[in-house]
Amino acid sequence: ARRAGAVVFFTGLSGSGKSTVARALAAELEDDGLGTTLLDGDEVRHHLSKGLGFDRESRETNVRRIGYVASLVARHGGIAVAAPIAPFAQGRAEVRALAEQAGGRFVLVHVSTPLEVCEARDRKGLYARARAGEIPDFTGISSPYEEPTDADLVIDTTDVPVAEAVERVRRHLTAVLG
Ligand code: GGZ
Repeated sequence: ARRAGAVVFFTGLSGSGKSTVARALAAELEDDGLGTTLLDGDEVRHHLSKGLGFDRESRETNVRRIGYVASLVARHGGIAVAAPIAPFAQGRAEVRALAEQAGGRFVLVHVSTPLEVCEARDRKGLYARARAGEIPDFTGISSPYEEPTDADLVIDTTDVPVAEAVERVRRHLTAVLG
């Protein structure tokens, strides 16, 4: 039988560091010869989810689409790495179910960097704009983030460097892929 694929699904606030860790992880896995597909957040919203907004239904649609593509990758023995905010438990559970139905392993990584830290970083100035009321439905400010209770790994990038975060996920992935 073909080697099992996997979906590595990062969830966390804007500015939590999840995209940075996801990108570095995908590059390392690919270097190791594990066919890896990064479903980059920006690219997803420019292609797969073009035109979708940030109301609850749109976010859940976005997350479901990512889960669907990721499960196709996993079905064929590949590793899919995705890092949307995915603020709702319902959508995350649907992705887990899709991945497992496809015969893939599912790894949920909660990048738990607190709101205060993400907001202090404010790399793109979005939190300031959200506080000023210029961006409606902003996660953590005016739209909820449901903390996962079923994460396989919880990583707070306040005190965990990117390389260490990548290492922790790789170790877990190696264990679940057997
Ligand atoms: C949250 C928003 C919003 C609102 C635009 N709320 O830091 P970024 O810029 O690069 O990452 C955020 C990204 C979130 O999109 P996702 O597809 O990951 O969200 S979800 O999983 O909830 O569908 C942020 C930017 O888009 N952004 N408006 N209102 N983040």
